Parts: sequence; C-alpha cells; structure tokens
Amino acid sequence: MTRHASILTLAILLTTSAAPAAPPNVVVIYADDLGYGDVGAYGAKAGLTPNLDRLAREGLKFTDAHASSATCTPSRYAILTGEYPWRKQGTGVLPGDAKLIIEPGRTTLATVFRDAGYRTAAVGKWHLGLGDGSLDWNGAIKPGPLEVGFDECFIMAATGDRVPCVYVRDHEVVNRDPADPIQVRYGEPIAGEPTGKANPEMLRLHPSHGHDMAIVDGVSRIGYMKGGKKARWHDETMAETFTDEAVGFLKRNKDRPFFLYLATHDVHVPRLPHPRFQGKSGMGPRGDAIVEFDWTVGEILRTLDEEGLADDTLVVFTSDNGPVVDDGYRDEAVAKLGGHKPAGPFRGGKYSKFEGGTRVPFIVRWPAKVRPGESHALVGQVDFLATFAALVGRQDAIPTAPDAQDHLRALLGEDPNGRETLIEHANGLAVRRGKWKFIPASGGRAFNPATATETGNDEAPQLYDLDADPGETRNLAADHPEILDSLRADLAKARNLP
Ligand code: NG6
Ligand code: CA
Repeated sequence: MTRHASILTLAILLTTSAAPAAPPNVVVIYADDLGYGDVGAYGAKAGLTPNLDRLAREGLKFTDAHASSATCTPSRYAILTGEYPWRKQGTGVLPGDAKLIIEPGRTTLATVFRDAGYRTAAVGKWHLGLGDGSLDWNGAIKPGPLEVGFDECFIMAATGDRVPCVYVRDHEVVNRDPADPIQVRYGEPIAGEPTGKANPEMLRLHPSHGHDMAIVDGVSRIGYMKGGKKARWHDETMAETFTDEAVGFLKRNKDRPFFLYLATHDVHVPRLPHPRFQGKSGMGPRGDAIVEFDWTVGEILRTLDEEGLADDTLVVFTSDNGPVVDDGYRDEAVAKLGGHKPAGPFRGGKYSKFEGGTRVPFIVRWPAKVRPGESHALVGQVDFLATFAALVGRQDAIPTAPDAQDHLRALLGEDPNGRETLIEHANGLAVRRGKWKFIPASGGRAFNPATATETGNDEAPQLYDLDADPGETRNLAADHPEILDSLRADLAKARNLP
C-alpha cells in the first residue's frame, strides 16, 4: 500500500468512527403501576419476566430512575412536556371525561420526533384528557394525541377502571354505533343503568374500595356510562389489542424513522389478564398481569428482530409510578403476594413520597450504541423531551421544556451521575441530591389503610442516606442539619423557577 493510500484509509476510518450513530428509531414502553421489584432483573423471582430480563441483559439497566410522580396523570404529563406536573394545576389523576391538559401547539416529546422526520404513534393508556371541555363521545374526539404531536393513536381515554370503556383511534371511538350513542358522566348515576353498588350480583370482579359505579364487562368502574355496547372493550383482550396495534405500527413504518409511545394498561387494576396468562405467575391476577406485560414486551422485541430493526432502535422501558397491591378490587393480590416485594428494597409504593413511589425499573437498549450493563445515575422521565431532542438533533426544542435537562450521555451509559437534584412528587414534594433524600415536614396521614400505603407524611422533616439505608428507615435529620438545609434550599430553588 502506498503511503498516500494508507493515509486515505486512515482518514476514512477516522471519519467513520468519529461520525455519530444515525438517530435510531425510538420505542418507549411505559408500564402502569409496575414496581421496581416486579421485574426479574430487579430482584423478582426467576421466570416471571423473561423478556424484560432479556432487555436488561442486552441493555443498560438503571437503578436510580424515576417517574415524575407517584401517580399516573402527572407522570405522563411530565414525560410528554418536560415540565414537573406540580407546577401546573389540574395535572392530578384525571376522570375519564377530563379535557386535554396539554395545550395544543406546545412542544412535546412527540412534536420533537415528528419535527425531526419521525412517524409518531401513541398506543395504549392516555389519561391526559381529551377534548376541550364539551366532548361528545359520538363525534370527533379532539383535541387529543393528534393535536399534541402524534401522527396516529389507538388509545383508551383514561384508565382500565374508569369510563368510558372504549378504544379511540385517531379522532373516533372504535366500533361506534350511531344507533347506540355513548353517554359518559362523572357525578350523578345515569338513571336505568346498573351499578356495582346497586347490582353487585352482576359482577364477576368486586371492588374492595371505590369502583362501584358503571358495570362494563362484569366489572364495576369509576364513573357512569351508557350506550356504546358494540364499542366496549373486553378486559381480557386489552393487552393483545394494544400489542397488535403497536406491532402493526412497527411493521408499517419499518422503512422510515419512527417513535412509538406504547403505554400499556398492565399492571393497573382491574387485573384481568387473558386466560392464557391466568395462573402463570402463582401470585394471582397481579402477578399474571406482570406476565402478560412481559409478553407484550416480548412481542415488541420479536417484531424488531424479525423486521431487522433491533440494532437501530432504542427501546426504553419504564413505569409511570410505583406499585400498589390492593388498588380497589378484591382480586386476591394481597393474599397471593407471598414473598414477592413489588417495590423491591424501597419503602412505600404508588401514592408515596418514599422511594417506592417514583423509583421505577428503567432499561435502555440500543445495540448499535449502548453497551449493556448497569447505571446508578440519577435519571428522571421529566428529562425525556430534552434528552431525546438532543438524540435527534432538535436541541432548539430544549428551552421550551421548563424542567427537562439533556441527559443523553447518562441515557447512553456515558455519564455515571445524571441529575444533580431531582424532585419527587406524591401529595407534596421530596428532593434527591446524590445519595440524600429530604422529605419536608407535612401533615396528613402517614398510612392509608385502603391501599396499605405508607405515604411518607410526617410532622418532622425526614432525611435519609439512601446508599446506607435504601429502605428509608433511619431519619438522619437531627444528625445532619447542614445537609437538611442545603436540600431544603434545592427544593425552594426548584419550586421558584419562573
Ligand atoms: C384512584 C383509584 C385507583 C386508581 C388511581 C389512579 C379509587 C378508590 N382508586 O383514585 O384504583 O385508578 O386512582 O391510578 O377510585 S393511576 O395509575 O392512573 O394514577
Ligand atoms: Ca399508574
């Protein structure tokens, strides 16, 4: 080889290796109420979640990743807008007839991808409201996902336990029948319609608290609905319905960049997995719903493999809040829990200011770029907008998100630290800085017996060293007043952001 040729070869090699990997497709798999300890790779029993465990083996597993809130709507608001939900009124758990709480025209995670040339889809649970306040379920369902950046959607409006119990594709209820109009109401019952409260003999799954209103598919829900008989969902086929939609989207878009936001109903109540998953976990319907969720993950991974997309697709799997065992139905979840620890080593769960409220499983797999392993970086879903904007070269979108920081390097395993501070939210705020966690003094009950939640409320301020004490059992507030003060200042600073 001549000297000239070898320099040329070297130059080509250098250019190739220095070039950033082309932006990948992105699939966000967002579980509902799945806890840190519900995943095999995070300590659940072997065999429960083989597909998630595969994802963890092939990807980067985060141990200090957080949903933005300990409930659903606020976490979803933050993941899509990059704004802490507690900054804005009206971002708490929404009824099924709530209006859309993300302003159309605003920059969202979806517009970031769409404006970067991706085809974008939302499949599964929405729970961010629909319409502008006077929605007719028999007409055009908008504004909704399509008005905030998604090119297409197939969703349920709110939760599995809230009416309306129908699917919406783009702007229309699926299987809508003009001869049987849908009526939805929160507040007063609809005359002539059976309810869980008045007609418990019609139920195949009984509530333990709440959930005694409209009866749909033999299950009483929150809120009232009438009509739409042909459009009503069946709980047992919900997971495969959403999975089929997600798989169809991947296949249709395999030749162009895509962003899929797949928000499953599993493992939220009511837990009524398909018969083929029933009894599979040995932990009752909650465990079986975890097995069903894992199946969904497996179908996504299999599709990416079969379509030759796996290498160039970044898959991120996480959950919207921590786990709850009894969330309002008598489904044997408590009785059959055995030694399983849904929140893993953490205290509290859904609704809690303890770590179990927001510390969630979080795995990133991108074979072309991300080396498998484990990261202890402090990361939050509130950063998705900025982080993915950086990934797809839309840095201009970052300033529009009040709280989102670009932590792409942490996401890719190149930065072991992530955020300096992070605000946790559940009926009040808590703050993290490194290993430290501060929960300000607050009134309110310390324990909610209905859901068996340790809320984290205490008349005294709490300070924990999570390295030494991940279970938040030793309050060090009196031992480290200076650390307490500095975290208090961090919290005040975050609150006062313009
Ligand atoms: C609560 C519901 C609970 C669940 C939760 C929202 C009752 C008694 N409890 O109000 O079952 O639906 O709201 O869950 O109604 S989330 O994951 O969507 O935030
Ligand atoms: Ca949830």
